[in-house]
Amino acid sequence: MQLYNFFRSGTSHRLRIVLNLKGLAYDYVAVDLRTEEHLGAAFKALNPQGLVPALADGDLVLTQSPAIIEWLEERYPTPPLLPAGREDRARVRALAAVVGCDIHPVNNRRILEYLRKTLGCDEAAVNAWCATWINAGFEALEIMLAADGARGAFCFGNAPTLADAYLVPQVESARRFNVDLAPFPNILAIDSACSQLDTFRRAAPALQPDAPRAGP
Ligand SMILES: N[C@@H](CCC(=O)N[C@@H](CS)C(=O)NCC(=O)O)C(=O)O
Repeated sequence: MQLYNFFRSGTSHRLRIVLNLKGLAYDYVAVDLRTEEHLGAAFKALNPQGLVPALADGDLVLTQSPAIIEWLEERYPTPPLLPAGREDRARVRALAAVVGCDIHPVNNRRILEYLRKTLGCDEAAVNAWCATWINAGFEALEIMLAADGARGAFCFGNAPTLADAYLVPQVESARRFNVDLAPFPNILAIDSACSQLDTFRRAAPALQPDAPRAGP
């Protein structure tokens, strides 16, 4: 499999986590969002939306991280990243959707570029925009997580589910936008539990081949 992705992209990060949790090897194909490689004809032939990630498996090219993750779950069911119970699965999907549907999309690069270039916002306004939607989502997530009396170290139970694969990249992005995470102790504890796992560590943006290397 080839994963077309970018080290700092949250949707790419979530897919790397899922591939690692599933124990699946892949070739890393970097698509540089800084040079707008994702908007060029070569990448748009894979994804007409011009958004990373895309996953190629032979002739099959998959786009949209939620669809790719569900495909991986069906194609490689072990280990499962959704719980056995139908209502529990709905809960995990809802936690993931807070990030995937309601936080990430409004803070995407193209939205921020529109704020900057079309609406003339400065960096302080852009950061305030991002912090607003991250805080709104995290406040709700924190309540949802605290209300689950059976919750272990992760978003659901005692093993990572796809909700953790969505949450950890969003925490990474919150840190990049200097969002104060102190009001979100459950989210911080889950992020810390995930950071102990090699599967999550190997997916981190800083460790990817296209990430800038620290100077000597
Ligand atoms: N719903 C899509 C969103 C993908 C997406 O927004 N990717 C971002 C990186 S995290 C991107 O390619 N942004 C390019 C841009 O905004 O110009 C998915 O989950 O795959």
